[in-house]
Amino acid sequence: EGGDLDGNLAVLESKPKLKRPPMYKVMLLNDDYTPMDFVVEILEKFFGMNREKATHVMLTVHIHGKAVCGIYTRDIAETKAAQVNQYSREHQHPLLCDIEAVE
Ligand code: TYC
Repeated sequence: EGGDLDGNLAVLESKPKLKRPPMYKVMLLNDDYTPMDFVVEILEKFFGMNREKATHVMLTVHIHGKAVCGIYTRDIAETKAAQVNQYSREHQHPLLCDIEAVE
């Protein structure tokens, strides 16, 4: 107990050494079956996009296979992806979201 002398001194000096949290991209993945309108609805509902932005992101996924929906801290990113996947399952669509660390 208390072996880390430098660590303890750092605490005593209490330098405000603040680090930004690691950030995670929420990625939307393409598939052959989910209707385009449903994807647009998802992007509006869970990512606060307007119709024009949601349509653009949906088409980017459709053409390139995936796209970033948003960038969040880990807990928020995991929650968004889980909400999208649950909502898609509930509506019998295979749409998938996942997260990846920002480099
Ligand atoms: N490729 C789908 C279609 O042609 C549309 C689609 C877009 C599906 C984006 C998933 O994340 C997605 N109906």
